[in-house]
Amino acid sequence: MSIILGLLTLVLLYIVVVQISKASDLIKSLRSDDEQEESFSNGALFVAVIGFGVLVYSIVSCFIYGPTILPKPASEQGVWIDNLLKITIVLTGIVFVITQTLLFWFAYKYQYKKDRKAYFFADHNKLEIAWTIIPAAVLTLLIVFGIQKWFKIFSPTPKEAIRIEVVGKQYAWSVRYAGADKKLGKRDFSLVNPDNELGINWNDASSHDDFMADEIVLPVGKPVSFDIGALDVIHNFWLPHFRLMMSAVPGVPTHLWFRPTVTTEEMKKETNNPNFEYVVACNKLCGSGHYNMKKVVKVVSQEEYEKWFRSQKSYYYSVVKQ
Ligand SMILES: [Cu+2]
Repeated sequence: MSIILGLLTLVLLYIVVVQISKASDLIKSLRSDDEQEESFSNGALFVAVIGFGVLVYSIVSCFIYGPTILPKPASEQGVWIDNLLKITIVLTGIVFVITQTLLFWFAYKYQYKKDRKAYFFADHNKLEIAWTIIPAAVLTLLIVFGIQKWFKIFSPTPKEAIRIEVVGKQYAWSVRYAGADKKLGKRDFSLVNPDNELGINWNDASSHDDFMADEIVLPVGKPVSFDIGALDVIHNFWLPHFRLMMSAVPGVPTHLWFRPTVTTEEMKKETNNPNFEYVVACNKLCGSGHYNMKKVVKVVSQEEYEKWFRSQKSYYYSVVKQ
């Protein structure tokens, strides 16, 4: 019944729209030229006022809401990404303001006048060459800068990097640090069971000094390397303050390395927020508890990191061998 009512409403709506457009056509044909010109003039003024209003609002809101977005990037790689974004936004912003201003201004200036005829020209080669070559050159430059940074971000991991593994599952991240040997023990999916959630191969001696961590602690200025994986569905390892993210895919190991440059304490002062914490979140809608996949990331001095590192207990000796 509700389907029939819905369909009937749609049919009636269609009839109403057709009748209104027919009536407005009739009114138009009855109007004198002067009346028509006046109605077009009102329309042109309306378009210009609304258009400029939206344009001014867009520009003003950039300045009002701009400071409410993420604080300054906290990694070397984040600075590159932010700079690329800034260049792109400034360039496209300038073009946006110029083209929208012309659009609304012309709509008003060249409104219908009964004794004015539109100027016609078929083509203008120089103009067409200019508006093809200039945007193409600018876009090429943007892409070249972008690719350059892409290759730097995905360059081979420095040997001295701290090795960490993060594995996503519904709905948490498991974090495993390589121990003193700086090697993460091997994992094998066939070894996954309730007592060995990550499927770590305990026969691999390099797994014995690895430890599981509740939070991700990173030393400032040092390269940190993340081996990323997932146990169930696709997740996404997202570090908004460091401007980085990487998919966590079951069966397909992914990798990311970066160099944090601002400690949590420094960022607390920078943001004037004593409760500020860096976070890692999941950036793929992975299920009903997706929002829960948040973990604190702490960037600390080298000394603090070493102290924390020494206080951690090997998972193998403290849990598995017990
Ligand atoms: Cu997730």
